[in-house]
Order: sequence, then C-alpha cells, then structure tokens
Amino acid sequence: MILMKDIIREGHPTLRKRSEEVALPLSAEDKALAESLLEYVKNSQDDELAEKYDLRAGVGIAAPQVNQAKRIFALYFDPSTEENMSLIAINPKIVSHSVEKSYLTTGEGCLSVDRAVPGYVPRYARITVKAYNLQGEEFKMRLKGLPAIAFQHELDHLNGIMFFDHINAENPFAEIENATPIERGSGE
Ligand code: SB7
Ligand code: NI
Repeated sequence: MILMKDIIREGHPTLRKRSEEVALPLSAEDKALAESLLEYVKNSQDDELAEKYDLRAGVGIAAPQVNQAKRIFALYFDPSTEENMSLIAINPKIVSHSVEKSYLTTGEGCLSVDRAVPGYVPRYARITVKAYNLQGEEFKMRLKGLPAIAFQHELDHLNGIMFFDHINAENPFAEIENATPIERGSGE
C-alpha cells in the first residue's frame, strides 16, 4: 500500500518528466500500480484509515508521484459527495474542451508539494476525455466542476506540469477571463 513516504516531493526530477504510455493489455505490474493509486485516494478520504496510516487526503494521485513515470492516475470522490466517482485512467487524453475556464477559489494543493501555493489555477470548465480502464478497454466521458479540475491536475502530472506553473506570477489572484469560480476545499 502507498504511504506518504512513497510520494516524491517537489524537486524530484520524475515530477518534471513526461511519463511513458502504458502498454496494453496492462501488465500485472501496471495493473497493481493502478489499483494501489486508487486504494491510496480512497484510504486517504477515510478518516480512520487516514489517521491510522498518516495519509494526507487527496481526490487524485498520479503514478509519477510514486516515482513511476507511467501514464496512469486515479481519481476518487466519495459516494456521499455530489461528484461520486471512482476512476482509473490509463493513457488518458483530453479530446475536446470548453472555451470557458474554471478555477477553485481556494486554489489547488498537491501531495507532492509540502507548502501552500496561493493563487488561482485556470482550468478548462468542461472536458471530454478518453482513457483506458484496468481491463484495457477504451472509455470516453464528459467532466465538469471539480472532477474536470482534478482530471486536468492529474493529467498535468503525466506531462511534468505542476499546478503552480499555471498561477499568474505577478498577481496570483488576478481575475481569470471567461471563468466560473468553484468553491471547495483546496488540499483534497
Ligand atoms: C486540488 C487538489 C487536487 C486536484 C485538484 C485540485 C489533487 C491533489 C492531490 N494530488 O497531488 C494529486 O496529484
Ligand atoms: Ni498533484
């Protein structure tokens, strides 16, 4: 199981690499990696398990964050949330996106960043994505709101991009044109 000690931090070169495509059908090793990523995000949102294993809560995690430069990530929104989704994405891509942007009013955080980086992170408000699942089947879906933001945060990790790369350096809270603000907690 993935623990905080397994998560690499800012400054580690893997976080700045473009991760490799995953060969399909998935190898047993890649499948286990994908499952462990989903397990981490689920456990991290379970108060008891998070406390027991000292996990920082996150809605997503990408393979490069555990020093595996592979195009895999997991997202999880508890069934009690309106988002309610559990997703493993292999070789994900955005096939189309809205012109409209969105951003979290509280900014973003990252399991690989041990400091708060204030500022708005502009994202596409709506995206249509394609990826492969654990069974190696392709799927397509539309996302908006927080899941769309989280998907873009994770996809960025596969391309060596950190959330703060998108923050306006001169004025972190400068108004973002044509964007809908989204209220929600930051770190998770
Ligand atoms: C805020 C946080 C996340 C996504 C979008 C907004 C995920 C934080 C956890 N991660 O570091 C995942 O890469
Ligand atoms: Ni992150």
